[in-house]
Amino acid sequence: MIEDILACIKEYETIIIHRHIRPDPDALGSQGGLQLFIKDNFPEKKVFVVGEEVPSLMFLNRMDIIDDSIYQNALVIVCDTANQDRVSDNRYHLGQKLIKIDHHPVVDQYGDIQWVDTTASSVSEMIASIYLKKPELTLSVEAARLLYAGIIGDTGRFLFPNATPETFHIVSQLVAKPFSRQNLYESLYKSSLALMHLKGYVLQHFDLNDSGLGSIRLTREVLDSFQVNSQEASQLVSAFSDVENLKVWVVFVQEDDQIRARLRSKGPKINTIAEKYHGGGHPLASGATVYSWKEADSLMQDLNKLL
Ligand SMILES: [Mn+2]
Repeated sequence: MIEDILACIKEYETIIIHRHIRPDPDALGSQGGLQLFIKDNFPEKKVFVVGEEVPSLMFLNRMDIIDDSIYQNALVIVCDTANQDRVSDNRYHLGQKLIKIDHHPVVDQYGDIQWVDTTASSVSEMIASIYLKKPELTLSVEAARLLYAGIIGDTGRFLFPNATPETFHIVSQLVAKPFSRQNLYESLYKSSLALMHLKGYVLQHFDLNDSGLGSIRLTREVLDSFQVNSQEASQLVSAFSDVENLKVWVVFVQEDDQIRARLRSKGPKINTIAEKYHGGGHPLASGATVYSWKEADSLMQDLNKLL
C-alpha cells in the first residue's frame, strides 16, 4: 500500500491534502505532516493543505487558499476522514485521483486507493510509519513536530489503549528530531480561565449512574454564563474520566440548532450507537448529534442498555 501511494505521489506534480471538518490535532498533524514530508523529499512538487481553520490550533500550521483550477490534474489525499460528508472543503473530488488514508472503521468506501489501518493510533502514526519503512526518505523537524502532535492528540498523550508498541516505536524516531515538546504541550493544553471555570462546573454537576454511565449536559445557558463557546467546551470531554466506576460517558454540548454528543468508553463499543445518532467514530471514542434533549435521553437509554 505504501508503495502504491508513493508511486502516486511521484507521478503527480500537484498534490492537495484534505482532512475532516472540526479538525483535531491528528487531522491537522497528519495533513500538515504529510505535506511537509512530500515537500522534504520532492521539493519540485506543489503540495497544498486546505480546509477550515480553528483558532486554537492555528499554532500547528496554516491552510492554503487555492483556486478550483489547481485541482485539474491534481492528486488529492484525504487524511483521517471515515466518510465523505465529513471531508473539509468539498472540492476533494475535483482532482484526477483520490487517496484515502484513515484509521477509523470503514463506513464509507471512497477513493481510488484506500489505506485504512484501524490498528493505528492515528493517521499521523501511519504517515510517520512510511518514514520508518523508507529510511532513504527524509523527515524534517517541522514534519516530525506535526506528526507527533497528531499522535499525542489521538492517544491522549499515550494514555489510551490505542497507543501500541508500534506507536512507541514510531514516536521514538519522531522525538529524536529537535522540536520543543514543551512548547507543543503548552500550546496544545493551555486553557483559558473561562474554560477552567466551566471545568469546575462540569466536575460538580456531572451525573454518574449505577451502571457506570456518566454524562453532563452543557446547555446554551450554561455556556453563555461561563462565556465559553461550544467548540472550546468540547475540550472538556475527559474532565471526569478518572472518576471510579465510570464505564461509558457522554458530554453533551448545545450548539445553535443541534446538540453535539461526545461519547467515550473504557470497554463497551459505542460507535454503533453513535452511528444511530448521526455520528460515528472509534469503538471507544465517538461523536454523535441529537436535535433535542428528548433525543439525548434516548441516546442515554441506548447506552444504559449497552451497559
Ligand atoms: Mn485520527
